Amino acid sequence: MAVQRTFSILKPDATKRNLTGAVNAVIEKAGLRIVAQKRIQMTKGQAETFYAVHSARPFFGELVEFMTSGPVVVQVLEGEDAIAKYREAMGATNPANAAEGTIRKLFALSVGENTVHGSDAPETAVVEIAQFFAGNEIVG
Ligand code: 3AN
Repeated sequence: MAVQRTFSILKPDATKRNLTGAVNAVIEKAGLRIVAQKRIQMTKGQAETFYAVHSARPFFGELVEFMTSGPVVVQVLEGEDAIAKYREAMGATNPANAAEGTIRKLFALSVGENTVHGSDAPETAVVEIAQFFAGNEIVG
């Protein structure tokens, strides 16, 4: 498997509890390299664009509200098979179903406040990275 890039967000529940370093330690231990990172306050428009695929879901309003409720850390992660590797390190969407040692098992509060986002496919990774990073901000 070739070296890939994936897009990651440390969500407001993570920044609120000062967990940026703790989550990053799990990311790096999983063999992923943080090749871009910035802390931002997401706007409502950015969150709606980012989660457009979920716009018809009943939790969409709640999701946008949560993602704009405090700072987030957006990242680009690089590594062999990075998309699947990060999904594995994150654990299941619902922390109650997340495997031991995963980020969501260790830190997530609920299915909504679940600490991290990671791209689910190569095509979405490209779109998500481009929404938040210029090419010259990513240094591999
Ligand atoms: P994942 O983030 O694991 O790819 P998705 O794509 O099914 O999960 O959901 C996107 C985001 O929407 C999740 N990270 C979570 O924060 C939120 N979400 C999913 N299901 C629910 C739900 N039932 N209630 C509230 N928020 C949800």
